[in-house]
Order: sequence, then structure tokens, then C-alpha cells
Amino acid sequence: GNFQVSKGGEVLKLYSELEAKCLDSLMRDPLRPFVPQYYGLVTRGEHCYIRLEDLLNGLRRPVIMDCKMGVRTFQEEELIKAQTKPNLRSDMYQKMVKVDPSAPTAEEHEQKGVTKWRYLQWRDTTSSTSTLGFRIEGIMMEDGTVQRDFRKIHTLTQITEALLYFTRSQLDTLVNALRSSEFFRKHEVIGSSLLFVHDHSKASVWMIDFGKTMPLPDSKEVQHGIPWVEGNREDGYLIGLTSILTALSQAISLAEG
Ligand code: 4IP
Ligand code: MN
Repeated sequence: GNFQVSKGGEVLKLYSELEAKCLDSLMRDPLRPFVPQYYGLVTRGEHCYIRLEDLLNGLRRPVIMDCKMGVRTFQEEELIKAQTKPNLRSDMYQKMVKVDPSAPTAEEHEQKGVTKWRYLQWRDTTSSTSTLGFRIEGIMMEDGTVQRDFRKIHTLTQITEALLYFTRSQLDTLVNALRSSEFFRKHEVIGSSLLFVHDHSKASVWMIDFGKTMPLPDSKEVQHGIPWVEGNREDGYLIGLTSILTALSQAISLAEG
């Protein structure tokens, strides 16, 4: 993602107009307790930054899990670009080949490039994103090491194991906040993550990353829990949240025997 600098209780994130607008609205929405506090903008050198609460401030040896939400991580406009004026990305082709040399088509091998839509969609279909509506992007362990193998995880059982350590009650509260949120009803939330954090004393869940979250045209709303078809703007956010809650319930009943 985006360049971030840590600094005394605050994090600076490279400015994005869409993200700044989202954070601004979220500060006046029932979702506010689930979003890092937004302190406005600051310029450092040539760049403008978004000032955000550092969610890890004061935590000792935190364990962090990033779940990217929704049934897709590309915006509809990315699909339209791929269909009308495709721009081939060699960096994305290379990332693809590194994971699976047989993933690109013969034509893509020849071009040594893929469109951004194709790359993001490939990531979505080779992870649990398309089927379960979320994927675990990474887990940072207490010792600071980052596990990214989860991105290839498919089955609910595998995910259940990974989720065992994370709590459920805050998710129920989040679901209620989402139900009463005007922001949520009126935005297509793409590529946004739920960040699960805990240390020895406390656990929390945060909504982060709104760089691809778009306000919908006047009077249009999305349900977040129905399948996406091109043009309906649905993101599948609640499909993902339901999958996480299902996995957690299974984990809890397994643990209770
Ligand atoms: C990344 O691929 C992620 O999908 C980024 O999404 C995406 O940024 C990058 O696109 C893409 O290269 P890997 O994680 O597989 O390396 P995110 O920021 O949600 O992690 P955006 O936000 O632009 O879709 P480029 O175009 O920034 O390279
Ligand atoms: Mn991004």
C-alpha cells in the first residue's frame, strides 16, 4: 500500500482525496469508534499527508491481523479501464509469475504484462475473497514477524484456525454500528480492511484503508450482503463479516468441544 510514517501517537498516510473525504464523513458517523481518529492534513516537504491516530500506540508486543473485506478488491472503473483502454502492468505480471508461473495466459506471457483489474481479480479468486467475502492479508506476531501465507488460504477450516485467537464480541458491536451507519449505506467500500489488534491487556477491531471507498450517487444505496454484478456497486463487505463470524462461532464451539 501507501507510504506511512510513525510519529508520537500519530501516523501519517500519503494523501488521497477519496480517503480524506471518507475519514471526514466517518468522524460524524456511528462508525467513528471503529475508525482511527482523523486529525486533518499536514504537508511535509513535497507531500501532503493524512494525520491518523496510531492504533498501536502504547501497546506492548501487539498481535495484529489484517482482513481485507469484500468479494472484490478492484473498483468497477478498473474493470471498465481493462475493457476499454487496457494498460499493461509488468510489475503485476511479475508478482503473478512469482506466485504461480502457470497463472498468466499464453497472451499475457507474451506481453509480459497484465491489467491491474486482471491482477487484482486473480488475487481475489486465488484467495478467499471471491468465495467468502474477505481474506487475511497478513498477521503480525508478537515477535514482529509478518505471516503472509494466509493469502492463499481457501477453506473455512484453515481460516477458523487462524482466527481462533481473535475475539467476537467487538464484531457484534461493529455489525450494529454498520446497521445504523449512513456512511456505510451510501458508500461502496473496496479494498478496506478490518484490523484486529490485541496485546496482553486488550483486543480491538478497526476499520482502515478507505482509498478505494466511493460515495454513491444521490439516493443510491448498497446492501453489502448480496453478490456483485457489474454495475450494482455491491462490495460484499457484510458477506465477509458474516464469514468471519461463522468461522469464529465454529472455532468457539470446537474449542468448547
Ligand atoms: C497491490 O498488490 C495491492 O493490491 C494494493 O492494494 C494495490 O493498491 C496495488 O496496486 C497492488 O499492486 P499486492 O498486495 O499483491 O502487492 P492495497 O493498497 O489495498 O493493499 P491500490 O490501492 O492502488 O489498489 P498499485 O496500482 O498501487 O500497484
Ligand atoms: Mn491501497
